[in-house]
Amino acid sequence: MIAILGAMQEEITPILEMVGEYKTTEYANNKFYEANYKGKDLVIAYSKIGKVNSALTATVMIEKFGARALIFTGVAGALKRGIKIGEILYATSLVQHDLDITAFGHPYGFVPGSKISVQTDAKLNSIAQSVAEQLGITLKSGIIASGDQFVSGEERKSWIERTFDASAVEMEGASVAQVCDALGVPFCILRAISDEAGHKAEFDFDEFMVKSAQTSANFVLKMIERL
Ligand code: 4EH
Repeated sequence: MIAILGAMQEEITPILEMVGEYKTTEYANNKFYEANYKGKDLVIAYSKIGKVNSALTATVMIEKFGARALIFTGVAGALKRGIKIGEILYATSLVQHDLDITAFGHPYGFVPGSKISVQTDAKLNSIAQSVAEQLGITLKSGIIASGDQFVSGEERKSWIERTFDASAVEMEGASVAQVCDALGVPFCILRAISDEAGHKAEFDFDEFMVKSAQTSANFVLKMIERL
């Protein structure tokens, strides 16, 4: 069983359209869709926005539905200049930019007993690379920073980029990473850029999120064929 997780409905609608038939199960205030795509058993869901929702949904996909690998599909805000709206990137590792106990001398993003950053699965990332080659597109990669805020300002944007050397920002990846890491499930996080997280990012987001969500979903289903 392979899990495909998004945060917003728009991020998984293209997946559900492409897999055709599916069985819906309601659990933990959410819906889980089981399907078979080209011989692969899938469980598909959108978690709703934020780190807590995405951690819960990833846990259910693994513990209740038996997911043995997890792929996140969705959109993100770009932090680094070279990464443009519509482009896809995968996370090399993930951090929580809003986790702050620096008052006690700890670095940003750190809590005692867990890691600052969690690395994604090298095998899944290399499958992503080969899909990109097959499709003839450039796949970028970098650190993704997650936090429970929509970043839409130059100051916060550049602080996150600087503090974590992050390439993109979103609101779910780091919590999914922690769950998968703790439960020993290989995972990867794919995101197509919907905005640049700066002044008035919400306007670009509204304009490009559906298209970028589709780009990421298409890419992820190509990856499924290779698993
Ligand atoms: O799931 C949330 C969505 C925005 S909140 C995180 N997603 C989109 C990624 C993302 C993002 N995250 C933080 C894209 N651009 C981002 C940014 N900062 N600049 C939302 C949006 N619309 C309706 C409801 N919630």
